[in-house]
Amino acid sequence: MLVAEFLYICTLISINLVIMIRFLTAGESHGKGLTTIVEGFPSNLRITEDYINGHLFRRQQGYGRGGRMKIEKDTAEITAGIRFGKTLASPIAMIIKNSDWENWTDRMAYNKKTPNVEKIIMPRPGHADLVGVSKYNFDDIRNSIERSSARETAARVAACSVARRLLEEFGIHVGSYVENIGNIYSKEKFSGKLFNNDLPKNFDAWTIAENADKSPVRVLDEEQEKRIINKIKQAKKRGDTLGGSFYVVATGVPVGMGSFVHFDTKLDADIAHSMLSINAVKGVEIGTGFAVADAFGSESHDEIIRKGEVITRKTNRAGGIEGGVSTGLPIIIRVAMKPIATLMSPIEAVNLSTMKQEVSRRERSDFVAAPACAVIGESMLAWVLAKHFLHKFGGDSMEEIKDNYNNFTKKLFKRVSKNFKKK
Ligand code: EPS
Repeated sequence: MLVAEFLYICTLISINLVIMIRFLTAGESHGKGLTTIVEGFPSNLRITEDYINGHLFRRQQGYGRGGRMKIEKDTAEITAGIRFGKTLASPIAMIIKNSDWENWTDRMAYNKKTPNVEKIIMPRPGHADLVGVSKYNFDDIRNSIERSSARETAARVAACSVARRLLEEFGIHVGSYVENIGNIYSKEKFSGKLFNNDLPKNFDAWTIAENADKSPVRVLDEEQEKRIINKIKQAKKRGDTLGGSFYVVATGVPVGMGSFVHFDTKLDADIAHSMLSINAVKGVEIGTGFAVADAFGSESHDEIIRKGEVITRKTNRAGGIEGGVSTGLPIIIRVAMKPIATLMSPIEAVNLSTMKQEVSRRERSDFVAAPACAVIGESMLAWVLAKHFLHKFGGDSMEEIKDNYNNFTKKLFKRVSKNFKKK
């Protein structure tokens, strides 16, 4: 065998080891709909359209969203991979129809160009408009807008619901809450409880999500909610937009997911990648993140303690990950989203037809989407966790995976202490 052939086969093997599950999405924001194909999941995982649609509904909520969310009622139709409410281990396919499509049949026609469709020539600063036309040699900014729109995240939430459902079977839950919109923070920092490991016994992250879902801006503090809503009203009035920051948390994550052996097997690196893949996300912190850069080591690391048969940590500043591997403590991720790029009082850009500088154009959009973005963050975290979970405990059926999981987790600390016992 030639060296090149051998290296090629090695690459294929390593790709397969790293990417055990994957999903693809297809669809333009104002096309007929979104499609997703999810593959690599075992058989016998229980999942229903209602479950997926529950999460799609959560993604559509939030005070400050635009007119589109009044038109759409996102629902996924399963078209493959599931029978009698259980996965078949074959690719799972889903379709989410765009109700708005009927208003776009001319502008988004699939075949012949319809006459009188006006080209978009003014790029919006901060959106993918200009980079899109430059890169793909388009003559109409509409061609960039359609796929770069955050509409695509509806398909992601549907796809990642499969991952979320799998994790739930093992007591792993994912939740999120909004920390700040428009520089308005809560006086009570829930993140402090997370980092100090000051959580009730058997606390699960879905409780955070349920509490946040009760608020139209997905915060955990009523006083902060009022101030944020006022700030959003202010932004609307001046034709402006806002971003925000949010926490995504996972509980019940076992020790040992991810690995320190390669750059692309580290759990934290994978999580950062997945969060930064979400539209408008500009920053990610794991645990106390940037704050540790200012502190002493003794103030940054989590002391190791024994709790009965279990070895754990006193605090959780590391955000549940050390050396790219899960510690068994909650995973804590903080994400920063920039303000929506479409402004009702637009800022300046260059008209690509005249090459003259003028104010950019208006287009229907959201004023704020951080609450929805947090739900998308939950979905992406669930996806990455499921990927590493299946890499560690994977099998062809749920039953096989449960055996693998129990075998590792139940004997974990007994094995560790046995290995270190003086002979
Ligand atoms: C979105 C649909 C879009 C926007 C938003 C997210 O609908 P439309 O563009 O038709 O108003 O509301 O997308 C953006 C903010 C963006 O910049 O692309 C959705 O379904 O989430």
